[in-house]
Amino acid sequence: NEQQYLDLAQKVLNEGALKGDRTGTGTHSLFGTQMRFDLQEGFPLLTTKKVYFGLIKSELLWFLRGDNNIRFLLQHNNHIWDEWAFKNWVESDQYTGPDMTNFGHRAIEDPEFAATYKIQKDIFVDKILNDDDFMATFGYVGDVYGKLWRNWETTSLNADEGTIDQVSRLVHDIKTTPDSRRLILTAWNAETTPQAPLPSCHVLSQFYVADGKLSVQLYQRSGDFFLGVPFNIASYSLLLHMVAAQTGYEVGDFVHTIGDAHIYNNHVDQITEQLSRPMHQLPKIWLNPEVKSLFDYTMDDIKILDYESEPAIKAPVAV
Ligand code: THF
Repeated sequence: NEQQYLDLAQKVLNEGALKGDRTGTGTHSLFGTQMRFDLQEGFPLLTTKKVYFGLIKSELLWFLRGDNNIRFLLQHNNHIWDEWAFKNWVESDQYTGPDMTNFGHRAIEDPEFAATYKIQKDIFVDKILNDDDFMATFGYVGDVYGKLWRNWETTSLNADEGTIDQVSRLVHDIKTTPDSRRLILTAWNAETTPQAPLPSCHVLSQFYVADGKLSVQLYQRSGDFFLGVPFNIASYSLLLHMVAAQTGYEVGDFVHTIGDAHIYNNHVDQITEQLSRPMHQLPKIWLNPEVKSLFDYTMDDIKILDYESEPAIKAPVAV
């Protein structure tokens, strides 16, 4: 299972085109890749580096709440979305601090700027946590996952519904019409998503039932192979376990299709190190069987068991 991740990483390095990108970092990039994880063989949390499962749990619970304001993540000490909300603030009229143009790139290139950036980021995080008006103005990350999954705003065509809860519909449809070929969760609204600070990477997923097992395939338009993809694999595998538990199926496969699969130039040393490491046995997942709705899981209702891994590897996040 994990071998597929390592093989594909090697292939992106060997065969990937050298491609510029929005962040100015440069990447090795391959278009149209696929991995398949049989969740019966263990939970695919990578073992060749330590992956912080707590961050994956809190991010998924945040999506399932229908939340697209980062306050909840910050309350769980999860900072993986900070940069995108921070952008809202520093590009607004209300921001009066030092110039933060192109902050992601400059924080990597220039240590002096990195210190200035960190001060502003800490101020931002503190205000999101403690100032309700500030949180309501700058904490949102736009029409992406949480919002689109649970509160898709309808047009006048079906105004009676107000908003659409795709996840509740999905659970209902899996229970009532498991053979359906329309078990779809979409996170791309052509009208609003392109304006989000980071338009959804996990554009679409499709669920599938056969032989008493529930599977899911994700189409991801863009995958940051070293930092993001290990999170994405674990996140959709966790979602599949949770939906399967709530619909009465065993777990099947997580099929992970990526459009632009890329390794940033400043992650090459790190992934090369990872590729030289031994694998450990995959861990297992435990979900509290008392939980009766997909929306009632808390952090303590989800646990990873027997996770053994090589140490974490640090790498800069491209913004
Ligand atoms: N931005 C980039 N450049 N890559 C992404 O994969 C990505 N995401 C989400 C939003 N923006 C993105 C958030 N997902 C990390 C992991 C997942 C992310 C964002 C960042 C990360 O830095 N992980 C570190 C640990 C971080 C920590 O300890 O706080 C790691 O070592 O794994 C697309 O999903």
